[in-house]
Amino acid sequence: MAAKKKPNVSAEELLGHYREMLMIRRFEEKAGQLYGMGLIGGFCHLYIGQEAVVVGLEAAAEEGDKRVTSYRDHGHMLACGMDPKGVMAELTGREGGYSRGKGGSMHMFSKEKHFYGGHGIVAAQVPLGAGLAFADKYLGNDRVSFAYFGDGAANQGQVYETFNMASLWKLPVIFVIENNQYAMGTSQQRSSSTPDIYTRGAGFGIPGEIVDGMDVLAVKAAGEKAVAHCRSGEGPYILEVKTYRYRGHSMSDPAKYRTREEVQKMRDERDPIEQVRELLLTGKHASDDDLKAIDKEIKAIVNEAAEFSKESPEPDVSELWTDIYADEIPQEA
Ligand SMILES: Cc1ncc(C[n+]2csc(CCOP(=O)(O)OP(=O)(O)O)c2C)c(N)n1
Ligand SMILES: [Mg+2]
Repeated sequence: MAAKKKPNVSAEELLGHYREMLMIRRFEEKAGQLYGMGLIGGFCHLYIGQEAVVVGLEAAAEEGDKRVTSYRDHGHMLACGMDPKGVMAELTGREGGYSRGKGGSMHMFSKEKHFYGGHGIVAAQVPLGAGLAFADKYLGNDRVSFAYFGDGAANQGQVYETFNMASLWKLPVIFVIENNQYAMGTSQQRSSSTPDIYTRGAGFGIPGEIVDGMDVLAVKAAGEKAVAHCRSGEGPYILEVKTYRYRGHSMSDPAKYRTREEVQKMRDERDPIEQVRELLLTGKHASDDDLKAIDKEIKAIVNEAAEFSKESPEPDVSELWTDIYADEIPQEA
């Protein structure tokens, strides 16, 4: 394999990526624990292993850009700057959560951070992402929308209806296929007619490429290219980001469809956080102690979020009647 060209990156930037990926990992580990303790109910899909995808792409985004994703969404929320306390409290179904405890893991939103969910229906977010981009195009700004979806979702019909319209209207949307190689228990090899999913954009005139999703710098570089394409008015772009989830599809997955060795090999050889840790240590940008201190700091933030999510009260029964219809009709964006 040819040596990979790494983009130039400062120590601060590397440390930032390290910190953000570690925050997602520690948050998800804690969410897994709280689920095991019965404090989180319902669906819960962890993002562990995939951290470099969203951290790399958020590094390529600018203020005002939008994002929408599936149910595997906690990492996306944290990476766009949502408060870990509000996310964790939503997981435990408490008033302090982003949807006041009424949405749970798959249904959180933040207008302030331009995070449009959190969607439980496979691929439903893909046309919504194109809709967000349509609004920006209509308003004449240069914002870009990121529509994240999985390898399994990529086989859904609405994805291709969306590709057609997005290309026809040159919408500024980046279709991010988070190819973690499995859709629940079905491997991509068994379910996809084409090994490289991004090539399906060609039929609609949408360019795209494959990205190493375990390498945050490669993801960021590809993200910058895609963002530049969209901002300059050239229409949509597809990034097929090859990644891997370490945990089961959801908390109730017995994971009988793959071997432990396969998972362990990924963890040992390709872990996105370990790769950045190596770069930081070998480049003498940080010492072992510096990295331990960052871990401690992050664990403290996550523990604080967990405490908040336990202490925040359950929503009042009257909340059943709120957030159903829009109270105000927005006049202008
Ligand atoms: C329309 C629809 N069909 C089926 C399901 C059940 N389901 C939930 S997740 C999932 C697999 C999706 O896999 P993928 O798109 O690869 O995303 P990943 O879970 O790997 O992130 C399925 C079939 C659903 N939620 N919605
Ligand atoms: Mg998948």
